[in-house]
Amino acid sequence: MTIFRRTLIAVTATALFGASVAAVAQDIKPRLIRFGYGLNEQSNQGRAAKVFAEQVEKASAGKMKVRAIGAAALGPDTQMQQALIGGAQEMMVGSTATLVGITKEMALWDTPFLISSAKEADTLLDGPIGEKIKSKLQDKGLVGLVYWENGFRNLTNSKRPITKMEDLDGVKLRVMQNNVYLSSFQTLGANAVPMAFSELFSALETKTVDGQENPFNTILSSKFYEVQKYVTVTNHVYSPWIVLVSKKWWDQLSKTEQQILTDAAKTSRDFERKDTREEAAKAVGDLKAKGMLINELSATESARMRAKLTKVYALIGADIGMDLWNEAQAELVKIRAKK
Ligand code: TK8
Repeated sequence: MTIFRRTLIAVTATALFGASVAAVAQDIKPRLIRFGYGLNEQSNQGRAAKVFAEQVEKASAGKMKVRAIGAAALGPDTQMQQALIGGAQEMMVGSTATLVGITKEMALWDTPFLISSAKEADTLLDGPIGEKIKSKLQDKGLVGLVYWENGFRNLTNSKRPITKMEDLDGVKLRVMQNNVYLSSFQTLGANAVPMAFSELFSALETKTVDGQENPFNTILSSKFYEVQKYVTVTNHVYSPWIVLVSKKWWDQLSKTEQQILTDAAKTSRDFERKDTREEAAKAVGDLKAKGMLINELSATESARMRAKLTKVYALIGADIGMDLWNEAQAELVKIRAKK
């Protein structure tokens, strides 16, 4: 339909129905959804954002249009969260870890070694515990649609291979802006520095920090191999991403439109998890090919770190409430028994 015809319809509508003109114009103009994210377009996050955009356009027959905007061009996670709450931006995907300032219960997902397999992750996140935590966002002006996989996090640094806890002494390690992460790495002896992801590459390049921790996928897609030499396989925490909608904006949508977004989010989640797992499975080879030196943490050292990190459990329990903490533990016992 040409702009001229659209205008004509709008003008006619004004003449005929007066006040209902806004509604008519909205039917004709597609809804524009700015969907922000932090990683590059060529990343698991970027690929899944694209799938989400395609699904929404297809299901709405072009009436809803998603502009996926990556590389933190709309700002880092925390800034986008505020934009969503204020209604200045419609959607985003980002770490649950940067959401704790808004919804403290999200700190459950920061628990070191809470989740030990993809199956546990999916069952816990998509089950009653994940739903309960997600629903807490509503009061804060956000709607959580689905969890995507960021993944199991591993350490990289430019100083030395980390083969035992003591090797972390004095390593300036960037962590997410999150107290549990900060305490965890302080507990392990590192000099932990909270920083937005969008500042990380240049901080590594200029040696403002020596290292960082992220899943293999991100180490690859963010080209950290250009500025980091050592990878230590620690799998110290399973980290989710969450797809968020501005509640202010969501409340203006029709039920059909809300359903389209919910369905597309689920499709993108299933795609994203599969894609991420496939990429992670061959990442060690890819990172080696880029010149990184990779070491696995021995079982003994891993157990030592784990034991040390139980110290932060009390902190998490206090943040999220012991009821939720105990419910999550009970749910994990159930999931593990079903194997
Ligand atoms: C991307 C971040 C990233 C996270 C981090 O915006 O900050 O280290 O793992 O995925 O959310």
